[in-house]
Amino acid sequence: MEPSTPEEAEVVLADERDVAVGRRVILGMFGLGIGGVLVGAKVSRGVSKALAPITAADRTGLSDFLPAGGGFRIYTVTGTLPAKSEGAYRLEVSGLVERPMTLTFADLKAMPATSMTKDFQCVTGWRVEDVKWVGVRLWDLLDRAGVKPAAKAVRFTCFDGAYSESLTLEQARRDDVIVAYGMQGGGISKAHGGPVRLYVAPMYGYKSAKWLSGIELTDRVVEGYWERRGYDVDAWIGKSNGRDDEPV
Ligand SMILES: Nc1nc2c(c(=O)[nH]1)N[C@H]1C(S)=C(S)[C@@H](COP(=O)(O)O)O[C@H]1N2
Ligand SMILES: [Mo]
Repeated sequence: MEPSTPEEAEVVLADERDVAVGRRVILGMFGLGIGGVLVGAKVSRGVSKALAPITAADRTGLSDFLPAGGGFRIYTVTGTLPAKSEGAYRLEVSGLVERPMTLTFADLKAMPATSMTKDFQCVTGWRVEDVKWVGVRLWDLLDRAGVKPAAKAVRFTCFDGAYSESLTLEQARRDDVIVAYGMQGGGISKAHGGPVRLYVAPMYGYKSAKWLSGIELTDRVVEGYWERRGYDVDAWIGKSNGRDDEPV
């Protein structure tokens, strides 16, 4: 993949695979061979860091794996960064709801906003401290749509056409689960899943679906993309994916 902007030349396109699961760690990424698809000069640095956890040393812990700069890695299971303008963006709320809705970006911006600043933690070990997110509470959206009594879970789909995630209804109603349209003081970039992504603060990053396009109320939890590939469905930071005994 060729970088289309200088900014993208610093992007690490990677995919988690065979997840790091505590002491059972086998981390892999794929793309160009084993490593994630990387473009541009900075990327090779990203590659070596990204591949560091494959070494045996990491099997006993995550400390060696934290990137020095504390930066995000950009993940996309499709190998692409799908683009959608704020004007073209639509979020469909469907399934077991009284009032199915299709919301525009402006609709979301017109709702009460909430913000929070928290560390962003990927299950593979990297963490970015103090990330500021802005968006609307998921429960606010659910209340607008009117959740039917038969609904027990929420399924999230993405306009990359491949990724999905889920939460139980109880998890979805937490105050720290938001449909985010702002990050670090600006909008959410294409690389980070803009214009709108999910942000599930208490759980590992894989729950925070990027390029969010669908919220479907379901009668049971439907496993998401990585969950079908071995991740825990409940992704509490520090208490899932074999991490119960790991300081986070
Ligand atoms: N659509 C989509 N959402 C996704 C992913 C993905 O590959 N595709 N990766 C997940 C994982 S494993 C993590 S850690 C975060 C990474 O967010 P970032 O790419 O903004 O750093 O996004 C999550 N949401
Ligand atoms: Mo992740």
